Amino acid sequence: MGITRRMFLTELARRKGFRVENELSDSVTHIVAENNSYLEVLEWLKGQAVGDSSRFELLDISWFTACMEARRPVDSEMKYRLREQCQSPLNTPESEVPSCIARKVSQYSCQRKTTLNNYNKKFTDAFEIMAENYEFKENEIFCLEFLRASSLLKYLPFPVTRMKDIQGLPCIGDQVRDVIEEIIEEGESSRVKEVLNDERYKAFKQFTSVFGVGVKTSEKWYRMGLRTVEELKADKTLKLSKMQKAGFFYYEDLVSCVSKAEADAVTLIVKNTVSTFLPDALVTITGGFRSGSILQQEVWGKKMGHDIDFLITNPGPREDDELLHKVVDLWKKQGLLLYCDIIESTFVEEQLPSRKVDAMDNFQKCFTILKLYQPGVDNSSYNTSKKSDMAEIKDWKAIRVDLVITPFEQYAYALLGWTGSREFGRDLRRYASHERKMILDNHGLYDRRKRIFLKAGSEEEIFAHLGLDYVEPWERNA
Ligand code: DCT
Ligand code: MG
Repeated sequence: MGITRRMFLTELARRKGFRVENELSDSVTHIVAENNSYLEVLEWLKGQAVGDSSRFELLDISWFTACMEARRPVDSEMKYRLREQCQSPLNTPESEVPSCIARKVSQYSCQRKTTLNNYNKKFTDAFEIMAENYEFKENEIFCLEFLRASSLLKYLPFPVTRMKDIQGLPCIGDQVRDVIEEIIEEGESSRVKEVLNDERYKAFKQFTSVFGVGVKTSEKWYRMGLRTVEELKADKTLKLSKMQKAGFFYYEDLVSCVSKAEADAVTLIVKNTVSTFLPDALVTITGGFRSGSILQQEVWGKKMGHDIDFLITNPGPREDDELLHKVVDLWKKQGLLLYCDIIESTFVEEQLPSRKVDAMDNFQKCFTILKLYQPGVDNSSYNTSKKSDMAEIKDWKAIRVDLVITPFEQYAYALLGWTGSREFGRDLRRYASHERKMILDNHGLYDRRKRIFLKAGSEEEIFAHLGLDYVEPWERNA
């Protein structure tokens, strides 16, 4: 392999505690090759003054990447070994065997383990801008093409540096390939640059950053000639929903990300309040704060989010439809509730899971904005009250919090759905229906062949029902 790539992989392995030698010596046990046939490696070995070459394991680079993923040396099974029959029949440069990684990579992100350790950020950032632009244009197919490619490149255990690196990989359409090629050759993509400078994209990006504003509303405002959030705020003729009004009112707070410390503080509030009404209730943080769990010593965890999502369930036989109302009423009394919209459950027993990949679930839920008091508040943020000219220090921050109530027997499904990532969830549902003839949603899993609902008490059981290897929450950052 090329020098840069070899240096990178060597570094990676050493960071994970592997010993990598630059020269062949007595201490070497495994030899890893990429794009070289078994015979080529043997040929090279003969040239090295070593005695019995059979003591080395001759392995494909796919063994190495499997080791990196497992963080330990995995068994050098047959599939990783370089063998005579593994060679490409034609030995021209064009037909070089695509690296075995390519043949192993699944098109479904639920069959891949994706941590936040992204080696291809410059590509995935570009794809996400392209995807967002297509989302604004309501072109779902192209949007998904870029999102899938982004997920795939987040998974790759090495940075893509040449077109050959993506040879044979799934989820790489023509548009994606063009963007990759340009970034490799020019360092940036002219198409992405065009999008970033596009008037419509820029306006939609601003509009949709407001809580309660989606693509449809943005379209309407764009057609009215509006372009920025400032213009929206200044326009008193706009008809705003209650949600959008709150979105504008707390705009600055809501666009600044939620930190891990803030999430911890809110978790405490939610748990305390819920337990005053239902002492046995289980309150679990989900969304990005669960899938971004901090990995052992390595701090790869996502420490920022746009909202905080909680699942609440009561393990007892009794469900309490009033719990959510009681919780928000108490917050209202305590002056902590800045906004709240409760949506009652629309779940119907025995109804088949939704086939729509992006459908909302039917749980009782509540979208809120909470007032979080901050002890070590930054003194530079002043809030001038109109009545007096005294500038008072704003010692709180508005935070978006979602509460979802789930019946205990649906808890595992709800947890899986709400942990995300969105792309991971989408692929789980796609995998269930395309590969298993099952329908999965946040309430349950239905086996269409057996015509039964499959019960699960944990996420592990759901993966097992689907015949998938378990993927930890922090490996679902597809
Ligand atoms: N989800 C769902 N049904 C919904 C909304 C969300 O199943 N009606 C799932 C998809 C991802 C997960 O819940 C969390 O959603 P978000 O809060 O939008 O994403 P996140 O990963 O928490 O990221 P962030 O909140 O930081 O943007
Ligand atoms: Mg979230």
